[in-house]
Amino acid sequence: MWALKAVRWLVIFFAVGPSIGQHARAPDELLHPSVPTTKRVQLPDLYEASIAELQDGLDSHLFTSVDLVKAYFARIEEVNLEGPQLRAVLELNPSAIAQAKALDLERNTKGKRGPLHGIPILLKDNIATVSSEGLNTTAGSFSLLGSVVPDDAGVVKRLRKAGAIILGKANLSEFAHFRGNLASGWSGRGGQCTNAYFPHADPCGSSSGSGVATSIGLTAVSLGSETDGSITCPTSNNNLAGIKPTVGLTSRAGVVPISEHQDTIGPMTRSIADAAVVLSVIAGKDPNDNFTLAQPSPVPDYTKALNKDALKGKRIGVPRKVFTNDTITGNDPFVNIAFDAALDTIRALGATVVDPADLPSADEIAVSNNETIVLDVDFKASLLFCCIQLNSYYANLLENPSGVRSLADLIAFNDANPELEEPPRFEDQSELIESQATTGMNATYFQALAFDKDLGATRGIDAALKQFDLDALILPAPGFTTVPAAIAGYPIVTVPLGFYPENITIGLAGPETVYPAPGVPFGLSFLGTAFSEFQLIGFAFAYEQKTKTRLARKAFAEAIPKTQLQDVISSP
Ligand SMILES: *[C@@H]1O[C@H](CO)[C@@H](O)[C@H](O)[C@H]1NC(C)=O
Ligand SMILES: *[C@@H]1O[C@H](CO)[C@@H](O)[C@H](O)[C@H]1NC(C)=O
Ligand SMILES: *[C@@H]1O[C@H](CO)[C@@H](O)[C@H](O)[C@H]1NC(C)=O
Ligand SMILES: *[C@@H]1O[C@H](CO)[C@@H](O)[C@H](O)[C@H]1NC(C)=O
Ligand SMILES: *[C@@H]1O[C@H](CO)[C@@H](O)[C@H](O)[C@H]1NC(C)=O
Ligand SMILES: *[C@@H]1O[C@H](CO)[C@@H](O)[C@H](O)[C@H]1NC(C)=O
Ligand SMILES: CC(=O)N[C@H]1CO[C@H](CO)[C@@H](O)[C@@H]1O
Repeated sequence: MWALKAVRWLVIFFAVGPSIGQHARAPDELLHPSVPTTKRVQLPDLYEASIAELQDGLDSHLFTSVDLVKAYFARIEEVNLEGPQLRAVLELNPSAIAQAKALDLERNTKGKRGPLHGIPILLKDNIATVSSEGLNTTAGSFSLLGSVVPDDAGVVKRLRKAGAIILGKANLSEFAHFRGNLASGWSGRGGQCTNAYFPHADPCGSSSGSGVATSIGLTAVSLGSETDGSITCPTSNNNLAGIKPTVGLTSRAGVVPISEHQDTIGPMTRSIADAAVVLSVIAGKDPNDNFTLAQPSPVPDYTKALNKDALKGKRIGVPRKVFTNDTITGNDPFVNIAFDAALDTIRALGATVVDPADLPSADEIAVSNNETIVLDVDFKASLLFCCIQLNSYYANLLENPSGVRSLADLIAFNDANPELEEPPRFEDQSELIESQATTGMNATYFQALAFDKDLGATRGIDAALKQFDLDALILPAPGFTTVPAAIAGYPIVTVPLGFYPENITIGLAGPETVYPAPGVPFGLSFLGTAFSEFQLIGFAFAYEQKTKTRLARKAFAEAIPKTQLQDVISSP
């Protein structure tokens, strides 16, 4: 969930890219036996299939949820450890076929529960699922392998109730990138996850596997989590639509924590329409996470926000300093050209663009270290004794075969098992050590927390919205553009903006990953105040539908799985 601490390697080299931009084969067709007419019907191409298309096919008995699970499993097998070895998926749910069978039967006998009935979803590996199902919950760490969690995560309870099928667990930056200066997408258990748009490109993180798997249709949809950038950045790098909800809209109960003040769980999908469906299901109050009790109720039906005219008459501001001051990963001239073109599109869609509309606190945020103070203390507290009803994660485990029961144990476990957790070039655990050295919630901590609220919200996002009379803010997604919303606990909705060109100079992102690189996507983020998801979804949808950037470019040929529904559907 803490995306951006990885050191970008400064070595630059040129490389000749492989042939990219090849398209998946045409959608498969079949004459379905149960359709009474002789009409030829098309099966959806799983590279892109939307929830609505999958529901149409399921309702028309063109295929079943069992077929869907089999097809996604086969697609994962093609590219996860074989072929391009994307390492996006950690575990497949041994109970998924049985769950799908039961949900197929229910659909046929009682009808469907709602839009997620029978739809497979991949979860980031920090989101707990009951151990009896057969999946582990480990945040990518061997210290949690075989651990028995007390219950499903709050969001998982909602998904199951809505009839979703838990497909498996996605690789991630270990501990949601709260371990040390490690490359994004690397975990001890999963190894280095890489992007599907260029061989070995940075998937960003920490919801790396959720991003890569969704980008090429290894699952229908996925969940990620964000503390600062961890949904937004992999959404950006993997050509997706993603929603980082307001802290307190979605429950964090049962999610391996970093910070009660910044963690949030959200959808990563191929379209804003799909993201709206998933958010409508996972949002809501949960007695096990008291931050959720402050949200307005009832939870809106976010699909009602999908209006192509949503930007008409709105005022959208550009907080330029947030990205022009970011000289490490942001303020990329190529991204800025695409961003300025996006502003023209926003104007063409009937909005007024206020540019610049800087956050009064922008210069202070750029040099503030308050966030690190808060996260270092929160991580240890949440992991150990806990502060909110989220409770101590390790202490609450019913069993943990590794014996790790505390942050100190975890640090010792990593050092004692270097072959598992500290292979060459992935040794660092300085973040864990820094957090362990904190002494609790003292005056310095509470002051930093108050500064963050003031910098991010009061004199930040809320001040800019008020001063310039805005409906939302808009920013390029790469770089440190997530910080103001992270420290404020405010939402971000991200959609595809563009792709790096063929002749971009390739840079190194980690020991085994490159960035930027030809064809690697980047996104556009809409920001607003607390619980403004409904409006932001509308704005992002209007932009997405006007531009349809996602399909302007596809993954590199080897990273596009070939299995389609027709390959798994049992003979009529
Ligand atoms: C969960 O971990 C155990 C090892 O503790 C392993 O036997 C099992 O296969 C894992 N589950 C999955 C779905 O990989
Ligand atoms: C959650 O509960 C804790 C402990 O009872 C309390 O200190 C905190 O203010 C509550 N937070 C919210 C957002 O209700
Ligand atoms: C950020 O950029 C502005 C110019 O846009 C400059 O005045 C300011 O000093 C910069 N702040 C930092 C912290 O670099
Ligand atoms: C926290 O933010 C305030 C307000 O900008 C600033 O004065 C202070 O130096 C910051 N503290 C740290 C540790 O960066
Ligand atoms: C609070 O604890 C931190 C270490 O976690 C320490 O650096 C700081 O000085 C302490 N502040 C106060 C006011 O004691
Ligand atoms: C890349 O190609 C574009 C035109 O296709 C050209 O304008 C640009 O200068 C080139 N950049 C480099 C670094 O060669
Ligand atoms: C589903 C899957 O392919 N999981 C693999 C993820 O990567 C680890 C490490 O290589 C393998 O052990 C898993 O089988």
